[in-house]
Amino acid sequence: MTADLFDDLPVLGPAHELIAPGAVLLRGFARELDAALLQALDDVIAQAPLRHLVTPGGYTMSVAMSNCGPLGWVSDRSGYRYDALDPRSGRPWPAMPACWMDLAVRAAAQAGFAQFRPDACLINLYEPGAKLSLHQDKDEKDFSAPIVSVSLGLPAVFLFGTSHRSDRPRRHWLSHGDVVVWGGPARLAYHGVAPLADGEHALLGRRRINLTFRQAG
Ligand code: MD3
Ligand code: FE
Repeated sequence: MTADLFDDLPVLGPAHELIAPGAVLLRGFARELDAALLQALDDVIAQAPLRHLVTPGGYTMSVAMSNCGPLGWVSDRSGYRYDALDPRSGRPWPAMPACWMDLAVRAAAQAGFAQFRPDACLINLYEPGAKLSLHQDKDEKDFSAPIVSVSLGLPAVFLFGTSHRSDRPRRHWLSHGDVVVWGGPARLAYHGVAPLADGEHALLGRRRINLTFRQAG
């Protein structure tokens, strides 16, 4: 169902769904690549294991995270930041797999961001009950670059608000293979993920993986 609010916006084609101005959902865009994407994931997390980060406020996140690419997003008692080194190993983050980079660049181009070249990919692992509270992504240098997200495994309820934290967020399902490009007016919207419902996915079992590609530096 499409809200009449969006009826006067440009038609984007059958594969595109506009979640909100600037937020383009490419449903199933990554689906046929799933096996290759997950093979590469195993390589990345063998080098930089998924781990539960601590927030500046001292809470341990329910989502487990890792990164690949030149920069990685980290959180600890001193704050949030992008760092070229994995604080766990002291070594650079693993290289971004070519098939991941290619997917992110193609998705961004489809949504109108032909210049997008991510230098960071944050990997989020959700197990049943894991959630991500409403937040903005504002640790990146240039908000004119979009963020590209790829959902794999169990479906999740994604919460999408506005740039005002107190506005009640709308709910959207994100399923295996869905790719979303978050740019323009959507870039600084508050967003989060509701606690993951238990289930069984053919490739990922009781897990959801989300990849977010960023131009951070
Ligand atoms: C909208 N991840 O890693 S992906 C995150 O499913 C994050 O793991 C969620 O929020 C997840 O920061 C949501 C969708 C997403 C990612 C980044 C955004 C939506 C966004 C940045 C700005 C606006
Ligand atoms: Fe986010």
